[in-house]
This record gives sequence, structure tokens and C-alpha cells, in this order.
Amino acid sequence: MNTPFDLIIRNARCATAADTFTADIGIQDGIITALGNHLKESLEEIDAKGAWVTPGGIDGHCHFAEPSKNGIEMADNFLSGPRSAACGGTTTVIPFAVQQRGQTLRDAVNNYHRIVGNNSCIDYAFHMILTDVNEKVLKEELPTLTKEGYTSFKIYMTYEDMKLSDRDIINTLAAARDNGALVMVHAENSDCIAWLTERLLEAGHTAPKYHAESRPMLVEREATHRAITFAELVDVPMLIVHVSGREAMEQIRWAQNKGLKIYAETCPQYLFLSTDDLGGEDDYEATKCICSPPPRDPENQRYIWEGLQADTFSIFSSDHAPFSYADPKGKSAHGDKPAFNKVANGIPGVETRLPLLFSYGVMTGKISIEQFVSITSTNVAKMYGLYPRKGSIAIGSDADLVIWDCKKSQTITNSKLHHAVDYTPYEGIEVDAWPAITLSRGKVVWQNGEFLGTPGNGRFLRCEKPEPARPKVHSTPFKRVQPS
Ligand code: DUC
Ligand code: ZN
Ligand code: ZN
Repeated sequence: MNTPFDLIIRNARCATAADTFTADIGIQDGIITALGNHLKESLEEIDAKGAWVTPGGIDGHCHFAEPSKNGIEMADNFLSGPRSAACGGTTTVIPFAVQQRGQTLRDAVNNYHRIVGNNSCIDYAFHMILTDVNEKVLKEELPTLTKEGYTSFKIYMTYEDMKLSDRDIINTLAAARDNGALVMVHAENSDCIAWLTERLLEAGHTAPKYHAESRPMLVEREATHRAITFAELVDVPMLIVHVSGREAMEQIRWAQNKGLKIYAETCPQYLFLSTDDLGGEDDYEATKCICSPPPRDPENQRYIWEGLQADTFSIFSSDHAPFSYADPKGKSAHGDKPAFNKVANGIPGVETRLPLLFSYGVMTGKISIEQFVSITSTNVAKMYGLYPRKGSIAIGSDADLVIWDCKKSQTITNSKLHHAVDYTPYEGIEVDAWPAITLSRGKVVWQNGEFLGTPGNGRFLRCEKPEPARPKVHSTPFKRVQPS
């Protein structure tokens, strides 16, 4: 006999970006085909017993297996990265196909598809990183690739081998506008960083803590404002990625209040790590927390929370950039006491992103569960043209779902994670929520602490044109955050 469903999740306390409701979720062929009470007949059932069920997380900013540079290699490939994501409740990842200077975008994208191979256990799309925006790239390749489903392009304002000139940024924004693509900006002032780095090294300051001194908030604030100015000039929406603190947020709010479509992303490291984690004078193990922009002070952490509460940030991503600590191709590529400017930039976090935010955001009442769903899934799907296939609990959406266990506390420790990195910067932090079950298109990929996914089951997603919701306009001035 044909049953209407392959799977029913019963008694689900569903949370979407808009509301919460209790329902049975009927799934067929990997798609949600019914929401209702007392659904009948299914091949399989899972009783959620009133636990929260959210759309699977979409990590709109993570790096896996980017081609090696200067002998440095990422620890995670497309087996371990998506596996780790799934174990932490993420069901779609959007890593970056990087264009090397002199390379065509087509070559970069084909190369990255080869690297992914048939390995991902969850669905994935690509952003592209643009480093060489010649006429052919902007006039021919970007338009063609946008039509093929690569609709978001990251650009850098720093790093010698990646950064674009102001003129190139303006040209790129204009090409994005003409093709309905989205530009994601890494906003830090390159020359200020170079000038500060030179002086710190001359003074013999090489320890990881000087990484933060070489990239103070003002370098991010200036570049953020400059990028916003270019977007206003060209009249195009833009996303500022990995925003780390108040001064950059102020620029973003200023732009949003002017009615500009400036979107912002923040990441767990700006809530859960601080300059203290970059260690003392001779603490080289603190390379584990070197990322850019760097973690800031506790006051900035509080502003980032405030920005999440006030919807200044549309999305919350991991910026998972996996370099092992003890690996001669990772953080230790320049020995065990590397100068801060030689350390591979980035930290892992694809698996811990959702449990950290659920525990310290939703369970403490700092943000609502609807906000949690928005910034970790729904808004990400809208930002990158994957909505409503992804990012919702709705009839017709893919059955990418997380059933949450909020009943037991656990301590984050690297040995329990599923990435290939030899550490987590969040070691020792207690969390009160973790996915009990993660489903990717109706198939269980994580349950009872066990990875059950199948490499190769993940599909490549062609993104439609981005359609982010308008940023919120703040009628009240920036709220002063009190020290806690
Ligand atoms: N920017 C990123 O987005 N990720 C890792 C390092 C960096 O600078
Ligand atoms: Zn960046
Ligand atoms: Zn990144």
C-alpha cells in the first residue's frame, strides 16, 4: 500500500522566522508535504515530544579545502567540513570558490567542483572570491556565472594577494548591480594594517596578541564606511561580512537609517572570544584564536549581542576557516613561535555555531527563537537566493530540520567534534542545547551523538538572485550598552 509520507515528525514545536506552532511534519521524497495535527500513515515516525524543531542551519560563510597557498592547507575537506556542519545542526553550507589572480572565474569554479567531488553529505552552494576583476571577468564571466547559480561574490579590502583597489571595488559593485548579484565585503583598511604591522615587528612584538593591535577597530570602521560609500555611489545592495564590534556597526546602522540596503553578518568569535584569548606576551598557543577581524573586548561583545537583538545583523555565520594548530601546514607553518602576521588567519566553528547561539541567545532570552531561525537560516536563504526551498518549515520546502535537545548541558571539547581541526577555540564552554537529530532532505544525518550521513548525498544548489529582506531602520539612536 502506498503511504502518503516517508516520515512523520510528530509533536514538533516548530519555530520559523515568523512564528511558532506545534504540528506533525509530513515528509515525502525529502520535501515537507504536510503540516498538521494527527497526520496519518507513514513508513517511519520520529516523536519530537514537544522539542523545538527549527529549519536546518545554513552556514553562509565557511571555508573548506580552498586551494593551498604558501604551503598552508585547510584541515577540512568536503568529507569532514559538511560532516561537522551536520553534527551541529547545519544542513546547507556555502563555501568559497577562490579566483587566483590571472585565473578565469570559470576555471576557479570548475576547479572547486573537482575539489568537492562526490563527498558532501549535505547540500551546498558556492560563493566566489574575486581577486582579479578585469573587463572580461566583470563583463562576461560574472554575468554568465550569475545566470548559472553563482550569485554572490566576496571581495577583500585587505591582504596583498586578494585585495581590490577602490576603483576595482566600484567596478565590481556596478557589475553586481547590473546582474542582480550580491557583493560580500571583507572591510579592513590594508595600508593601516601594513603600517601598524611594520611598527609592531620593528619593536619586536611578534606574539599573537599583537595581531589585534595590528588590526584595531578603526581599520574596520574606516573600510566599512568606505565600502558603504561605494555602494551608495553605485546604488547597489551590499553585505559587510564578519563585523566585529561597535564602530563598524555604527557605520552600518547609519547607512541602514539612510535607507541604504546595507546588510551585515557577524560570527560566534565576536560573541564568545575576546582579546584575552589572544594571550599574553609569550603565549603562542593563542594562534588558535587568530582570525580577522580579530576578537574584540567584552564591551564590543555586548554591542554585537545588541546588534543581534536589534536586527542590525541579517545573518550569523561561522566563518569556519580550518587550520590545525600543530600542523606544519596549518597554524604552525612558520614554526612554534610564528610572528602574528605569518599565522594562517581563521578559526574553526561550523559545528559549534548553532549550539552556542541557541544556548546563549535563545535559552537566556537575549534573542527570540524566531530571531535565531532568521539569522541562522531564513535570512541566509533569502540573502543567497535559496528561499523558500531552504530556510523554512513550510509545505514545499526541503525537509532540512533540526530537533533540539535542550535538556542536557555539555562542555564543548574538541574530541567530541567532527571537523578535522586539532582544536576548537570554544574548548571548555558549556552549552545547554545541541541538536538531538539533524535531517537533510528527510534523511537523518545526526542522531544520538552519531554521524549517520552519507558522503555524496549532498547536492549542489544553484542560487537564484539574492532577495534579502530590507534592513531594519532604527528610529531610536544606538542603544548604549551597559557593562554587565
Ligand atoms: N576572512 C575570512 O572571511 N575568513 C578567514 C580569514 C579572513 O580574513
Ligand atoms: Zn574575510
Ligand atoms: Zn571567511
